[in-house]
Amino acid sequence: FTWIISLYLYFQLTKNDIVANDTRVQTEQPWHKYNSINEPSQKYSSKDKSYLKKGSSNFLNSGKLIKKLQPVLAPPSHKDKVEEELMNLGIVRNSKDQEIRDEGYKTHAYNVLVSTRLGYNRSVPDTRNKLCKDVTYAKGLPSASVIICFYNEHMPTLLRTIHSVLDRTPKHLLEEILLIDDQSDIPNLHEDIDDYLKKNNMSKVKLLKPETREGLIRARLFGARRAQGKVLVFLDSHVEVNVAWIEPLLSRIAEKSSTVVMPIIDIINADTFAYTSSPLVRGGFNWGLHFKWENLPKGTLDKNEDFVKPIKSPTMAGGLFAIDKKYFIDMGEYDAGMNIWGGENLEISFRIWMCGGSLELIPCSRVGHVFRHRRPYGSPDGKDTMLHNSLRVAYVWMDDYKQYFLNQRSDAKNIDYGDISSRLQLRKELKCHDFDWYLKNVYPELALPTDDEEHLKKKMPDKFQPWHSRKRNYVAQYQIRLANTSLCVQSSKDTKTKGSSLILGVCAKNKRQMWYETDKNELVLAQLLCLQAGKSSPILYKCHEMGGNQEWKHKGGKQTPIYNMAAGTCLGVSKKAVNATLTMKLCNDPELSNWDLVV
Ligand code: LR7
Ligand code: MN
Repeated sequence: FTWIISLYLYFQLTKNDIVANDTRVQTEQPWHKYNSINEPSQKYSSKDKSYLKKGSSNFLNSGKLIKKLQPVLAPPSHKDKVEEELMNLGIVRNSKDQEIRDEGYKTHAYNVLVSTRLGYNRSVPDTRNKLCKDVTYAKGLPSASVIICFYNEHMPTLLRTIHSVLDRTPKHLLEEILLIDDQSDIPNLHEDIDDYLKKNNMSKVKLLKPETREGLIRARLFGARRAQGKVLVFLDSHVEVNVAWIEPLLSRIAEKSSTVVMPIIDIINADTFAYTSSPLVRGGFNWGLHFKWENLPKGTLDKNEDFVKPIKSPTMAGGLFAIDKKYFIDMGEYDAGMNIWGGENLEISFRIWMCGGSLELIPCSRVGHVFRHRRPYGSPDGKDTMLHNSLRVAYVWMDDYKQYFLNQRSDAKNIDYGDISSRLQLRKELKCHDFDWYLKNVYPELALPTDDEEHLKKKMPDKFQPWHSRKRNYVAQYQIRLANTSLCVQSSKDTKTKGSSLILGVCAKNKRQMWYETDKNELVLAQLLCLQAGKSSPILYKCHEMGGNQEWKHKGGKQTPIYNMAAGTCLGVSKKAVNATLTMKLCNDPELSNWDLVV
């Protein structure tokens, strides 16, 4: 419980209780929603509720509720310590912290308070399958140029990306890191990075800057054309590579230069920076030409050794992959007519498969990526570059199948997608298969849209996703009573209205006050909606299962603060009175932010 002590240490610091937590949009990146965690050793995703006395050994799965909440004084595990440290790093101590945090969410869409406090060299859990540790790689692997493009990246996060590569890549395999500053306009960012690299003698890292803002596609081309290594490795600017991440990638390319390989992309939580393992899923797409993750075909992971073998993938997410440099050039690099963001991932995926190469996931290579809830930047002219770029994909690569995309995008009619003649020429020169071949041979699982389906999809998109029916695991049930009172936290409306605020009411055994805690530290009212830290006060919202603003920590029992991982602040109340509104406050006022969990 040292975190509780740390919380109290900050009590004296300030009395300021303004708190904000942006209302953030959920995007299409559905990692967290997969219920088919198919790795046998997912030791970092399960929750160990050691402070709870368990009613029966299998209560997590049986759905039964524990009757008693009693602290058990077991020594904290390594995982507990890591979690506790992250919790401490997120604490908002005063209004200055609050400002930094809010500004960070605006500019970067993640928690810069935590990221800054983490420093440049943290270790991350080794999320590889055990069998990966026994794999040995040939001597004389080709050397790599790691290309990292960035636009307005948060400097400590970028530096941690760079240090993770330097720390976890054998020297002889790393030719250089090319840092491409895509005309960031944060004052002094470029100079500060340059200074840092010079002061620390990081001569392997080359900071370059194109003359204009190019967008990530042309910025990568700019980097690739200057690279000296035999293999190009592309990374986003907010990642952390895991142990022995590069060897399996290089070794596969050394076997066959037309194989393009990707690490498994682990999750760095944008609110807490917790690093967790991702399940093995492959890349697909839908007819709106959005990339999506999907479960592997049945039979892909039958045997133990299947967890270390390359897995074929119809598409790539886009940001993290390795490719032989000569192959990259010979097969047409990227489409330089694409702007800023989007579409290049499907373009290069279709091209690889259709023109004689293959695209694979390498399970023993793992890289964590910060998954944000929204993209914090746009294009300079405000246009939808994803649509522009997707049209180029459709017209160059999809033959008659492009009609399915166009049917979905009535707004695509009058968009000028530029000159595609050189890309059509490339397709001819490379003697590529047609799109029908790709669908039949690489992605037979993709269904063609029917009118029926499209209609339904518009109405209720979620129902079509495999994760929709995940069973929640409840580990406790209680009322949340303000310490030394008989007032309990309840919904201001009923239990099912999204967006309802929370108030204090006289404690009574009714479902408006019945909180269910899940194994993901969510607090679910009447098993319906989740308690979510909002912009200064909490609200009830649909459970999104991404932790962060719906992840609450407490020590159980009586007189406990209830701390929110994303907000860095505690559940509190404006005054001790019936109907008083719940707020998010600094954790420095036991009178108004200590709670008894009443079973
Ligand atoms: O104008 C720009 N110039 C840049 O240099 C805009 C962006 N960038 C940089 C940016 O700083 C970052 O390092 O380009 C990189 C990617 O941009 P993000 O992080 O905003 O993109 P994303 O992670 O949301 O999007 C995914 O899809 C993109 C489609 O164009 C790219 O392919 C990203 O690389 C890709 N990221 C991943 O695949 C990581 C896994 C996420 C998933 C799914
Ligand atoms: Mn990214």
